Amino acid sequence: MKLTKIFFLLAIAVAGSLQVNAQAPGHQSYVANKNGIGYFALSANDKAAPIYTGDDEYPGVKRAINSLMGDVRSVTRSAPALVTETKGLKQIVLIGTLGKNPKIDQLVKENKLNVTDIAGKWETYLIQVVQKPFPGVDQALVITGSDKRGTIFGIYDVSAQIGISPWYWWADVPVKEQKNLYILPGRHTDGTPAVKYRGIFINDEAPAFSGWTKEKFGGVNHKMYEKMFELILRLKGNYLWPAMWGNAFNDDDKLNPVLADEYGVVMGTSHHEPMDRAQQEWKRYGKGEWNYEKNKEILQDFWRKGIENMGTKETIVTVGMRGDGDMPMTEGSNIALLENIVKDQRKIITDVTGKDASQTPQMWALYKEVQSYYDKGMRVPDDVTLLLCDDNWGNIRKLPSLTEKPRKGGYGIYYHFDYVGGPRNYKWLNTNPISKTWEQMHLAYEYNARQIWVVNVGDLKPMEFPISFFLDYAWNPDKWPAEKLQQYSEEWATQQFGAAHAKEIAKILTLYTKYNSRRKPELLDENTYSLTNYNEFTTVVGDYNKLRDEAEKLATVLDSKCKDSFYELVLHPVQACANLNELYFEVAKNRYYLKQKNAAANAAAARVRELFAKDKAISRYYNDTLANGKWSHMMDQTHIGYTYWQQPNVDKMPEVAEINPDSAKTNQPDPVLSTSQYNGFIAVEGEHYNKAIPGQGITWKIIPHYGNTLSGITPWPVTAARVKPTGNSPHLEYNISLKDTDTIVVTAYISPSLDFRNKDGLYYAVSIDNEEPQIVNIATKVDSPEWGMAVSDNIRKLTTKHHISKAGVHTLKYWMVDPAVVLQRLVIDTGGLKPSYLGPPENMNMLLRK
Ligand code: REL
Repeated sequence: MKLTKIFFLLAIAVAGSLQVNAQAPGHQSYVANKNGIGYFALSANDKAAPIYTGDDEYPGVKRAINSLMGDVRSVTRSAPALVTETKGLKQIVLIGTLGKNPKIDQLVKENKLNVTDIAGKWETYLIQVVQKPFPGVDQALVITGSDKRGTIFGIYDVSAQIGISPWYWWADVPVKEQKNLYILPGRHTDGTPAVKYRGIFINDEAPAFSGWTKEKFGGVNHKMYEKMFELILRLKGNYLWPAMWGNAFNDDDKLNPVLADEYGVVMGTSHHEPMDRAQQEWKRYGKGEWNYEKNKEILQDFWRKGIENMGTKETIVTVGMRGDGDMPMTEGSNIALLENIVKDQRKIITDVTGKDASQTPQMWALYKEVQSYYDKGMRVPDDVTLLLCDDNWGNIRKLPSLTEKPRKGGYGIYYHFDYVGGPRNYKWLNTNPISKTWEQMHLAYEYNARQIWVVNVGDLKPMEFPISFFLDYAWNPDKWPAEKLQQYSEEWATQQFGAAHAKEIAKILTLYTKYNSRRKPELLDENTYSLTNYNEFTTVVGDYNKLRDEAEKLATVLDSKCKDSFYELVLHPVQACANLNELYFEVAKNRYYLKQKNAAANAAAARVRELFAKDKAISRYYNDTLANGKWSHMMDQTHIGYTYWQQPNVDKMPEVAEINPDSAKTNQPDPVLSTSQYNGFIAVEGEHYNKAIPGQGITWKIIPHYGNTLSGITPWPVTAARVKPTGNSPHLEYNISLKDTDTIVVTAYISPSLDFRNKDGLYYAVSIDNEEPQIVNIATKVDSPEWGMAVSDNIRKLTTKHHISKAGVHTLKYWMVDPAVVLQRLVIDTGGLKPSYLGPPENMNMLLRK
């Protein structure tokens, strides 16, 4: 047969076959449920292809093979057999790591399998159908990896492709059954991960996660961790900081570290727990003070034990030292002392491992005050990864300079989806839009922080969606430009719930995280949104309730098998937070009406009680009824009644009061509460410019769905140098029509990004017409009152004043000065602007738009 004919037939075969829908985000499906030319029958006609692996294959690979066997059985009801011989078999699945599986190595040697782009790489896999691999064998499906995790990821890639979500256990995502599964011919690989270590930190785990593990597993032990290791690997992550609130991974259950290593998960201890020992271990076994000057020998012994326990298990060792219990060191602590501590710690590593310290991966976290030691000149050896940190609120504090000489250990990022600390804990629901994570981690990537990405995920649930995104993005940031974030959400929704409603579900994921990020639920109260201006509170609550209605409606049309997973991943956060917003709305109404002596206050008070009870009922459902009580305690987190940064012990209903209807002046709702005013200001979303002026290698990039209202717009690329705003340098133009001559105030709503280059700030500029641009610094100093306000409000509202000498149409120019400044909207006070949280609704004269 001519080659062209073969290709033609192949094309027909591919087009004619039905591909399985549930592929992972960003992956082309290579699984079909109908046969075609060159296809490999993984499971067909109630028979699954047998699996062969080498005897001395890694135990972690064998565990993953075991998972795959279970996965094929769950999908097709036929379990593959594990064989030790290929003789007499027509079809075989060959799974193994290069150099560990003699059959795969033979195929490589005989040029039947090309692994030149795989071999020697980090965590790189290849899935390929090989025709006539051995005499008498018709076909082999090869799943191979450059190293242990490469193979494991290849195996879990197949699992995902046949329809097993990584979240099948942790979020009860149902398996979509298929009669037959065929693997398409061709080479299937996802390249080498861009970020070397990609992981999560289980933190702040009381009361929810700890209550759950206690009830379901008898503690934070290996039975629970086995589920977590598997999840991390299915998500193609490789790194974990274990729970440490009262827990000590290595000490609580001796099987924890052994199994982590066997599964293939690289362990570490959190940023402030040096030498692979948990803070709890010091509490249990430490003698004397946690003070190197006063207690050096004891501390050294304590740390030596950590490295001895570590043995050869894959670990990134935390070095350095903070004060006891994640606190800054005492006043007198100095750089020389800290450098000495690291030196001594490395000596212990060398002594115990018998290898130069540089052979053991280490990281030094520049968390909180530790960054200032670095800034003042403290240095650690070049092979130690510098773990740069965010401000605990998702804004990265420092990135390497682009001109810095590369370090052997490179740089990493410690990021937060959850936090315990000021200005307030946020640990109840997911408040992390992927657009924000994207914007900050894209910066990290572009500025070469690529060695470690680890994110604090609190109790793990309900952070499923942002965890997936964080790890997928770490694997290949180039695959996910800003324009494809919605596609990511849709593909993620497809993987969990099928394609039919993926678009609607993605919209809900995008909007609920946007709404939740405007202000963390723990910071919300009756004063957050304006009750009387721009219909703000009514609109916020209305939008949220509309989203809840949409989610509830979807719940009724989705396959009933998705009931629990949909609740966990979509419906619950929407219901819970819509309810909370409405609760504070009614509190605000109650207070407002009380002042008016309006008996409508009473209905509001009654509604507050109802909504408070509903909040409890929602958590109860999650804990007790959902998935037959599988997630008991997971929603134990208190979230109402905060009075300062730390959580209240129990939820406390906001105070409401009633008035005697007989003494009330009226009982009618106040019409003021449903009046929108559109005068005295001009509001425009950043992306609705009339003209975008590029230049000097800069363009303007819209980050869809980013920020508190519509989107963000930012100069591109983020690695650009500072620009002097003048003439035709990059800027955005907005045509504004002004009726009077006067002084106007322009407020730019800017994301609360930090001066990650640690220069003199991050700037933009504004001018009207040909006025000299006024330059404004957006960056706050972490822990300053301005920073507290910026992260609480999730915005910087910065103003400039401009004198207008002529009524008519003017051009407002928003200039780039620094990259990575993200503009969300502009509001111009022309004399009538009223206070509100999000700013007034957009009203810029549409006719003047481009
Ligand atoms: O969020 C953080 O990074 C820190 O607050 C935690 O790592 C810290 O260890 C805390 O949970 C308790 O020690």
